[in-house]
Formats: sequence, C-alpha cells, structure tokens
Amino acid sequence: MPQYRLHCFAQSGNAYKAALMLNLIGADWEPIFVDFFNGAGRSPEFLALNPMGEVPVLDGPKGVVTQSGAILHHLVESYGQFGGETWPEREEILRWMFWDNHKLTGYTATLRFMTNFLPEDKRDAAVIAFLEGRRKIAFKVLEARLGAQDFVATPDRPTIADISCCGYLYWLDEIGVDRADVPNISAWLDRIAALPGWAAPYELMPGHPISGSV
Ligand SMILES: N[C@@H](CCC(=O)N[C@@H](CS)C(=O)NCC(=O)O)C(=O)O
Repeated sequence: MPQYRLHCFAQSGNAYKAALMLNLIGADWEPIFVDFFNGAGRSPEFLALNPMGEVPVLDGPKGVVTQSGAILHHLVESYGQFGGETWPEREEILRWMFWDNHKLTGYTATLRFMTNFLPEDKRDAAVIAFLEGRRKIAFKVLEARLGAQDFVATPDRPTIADISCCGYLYWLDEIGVDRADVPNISAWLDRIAALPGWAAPYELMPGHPISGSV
C-alpha cells in the first residue's frame, strides 16, 4: 500500500494543492476518490475521517491530516522541501497561505463552483457578481506581487505558499479569466508547471468529467 492516501476529487483545487505537493516531493501516494458531487462528503464514513466534511484528507504514516494548509505544512515537516529556511521566510509563507485560504481560494473557488458546477436554476446572479468583485481584488494583489518577484513568498524559490495560491489557477478558463489579462500570474503558473513532478489537476486526481448529479 502506498505511504500516503489522499482523499480527493478532480475538481477540488484545495485537494490539488496537496496532490501537487505530494507529486513535487516524489512521495509514494495514491488518490482515493471522494464522490463529492453525489454526496460522499456527507457520508458517515467520510465524516468519521473528517468531521469538517471537507476534502482534502491526507492519511499517512503519522495519521490523518485535513485542511490543505495543514497538509502542506505537514509535508514540509516530513520532507524538508518547499518550506522556509529562516523564521521571517516561514512567517511570509504563512502570511500568503492564510491570505490564499481566505481571499484568493476562498472567493475564487466559490465563484468557480457557482458558475461551473451548480445547476443553473440554483445560481444567484447577485452572489456571483459579489464573488467576481472579490476575486478580481485578490487577483490584483497576486498579479502585483508576481510583478515584483518570481514566487509568492520567497523571491527566487517556490514554497508551499506558491503551491497553495496556484490551487485553482490552472483553471483560469473555468474562472472566466484570460491569461493575457494576468501576465505575471500566467508566467508564474508556467514556472510552477516547469518543476519536476508537476501535473495538471485533472491528471492527478480522479473524477473528471463529473458523472451523476450535482
Ligand atoms: N480550507 C479548506 C477548504 C476545503 C474545502 O472547502 N473543500 C471543499 C472541496 S474543494 C469541500 O470539501 N467542501 C465541502 C463543504 O464545504 O462542505 C482547505 O484548504 O482544505
């Protein structure tokens, strides 16, 4: 049995953060499909694994870890790659990961869910407009940062802050953003995609395309 099992599904950018990290560090892992769109995230078995009812869940030699940020931190502690080398670097990484969870992924993932996966009769135009406004602000912050340096938290080296922030951004088409409009983000996505072990979300995790109901 592989050393790590990642409970995930293809459309989850939060799970992609963990899957990408596992691949980049060359860990021995396998994806375990959570049939999210058919309610598996609310099953008693899944809630026993993660009472928060959220994907991703990493099950490994040191136990079960949930929350993509905690999983990335856990893997840095275990493998010593993509972390900070000094205390200020580690603080900077944390600062961007918290920002990502709240502002970048928080709004972008919800917007993408509402415009791609929610049945049309359940979509609320006012909510979508609000999320789009918040998403634009977050993208502006990231675009400016990546105009000043090559990677998010440390100027010349990728860290888990990059892995966290890029979780949803290989789906710019699904988010309705043209790469040409975010040249710094686009170049940074290419830099990450050039790392050994990189693979796109739908290649790394099972469940694409979606089957069944949403
Ligand atoms: N902050 C969490 C967010 C996880 C999350 O929202 N996962 C989604 C799938 S991408 C989920 O399972 N949502 C179920 C729910 O919110 O009930 C993380 O970074 O792991």
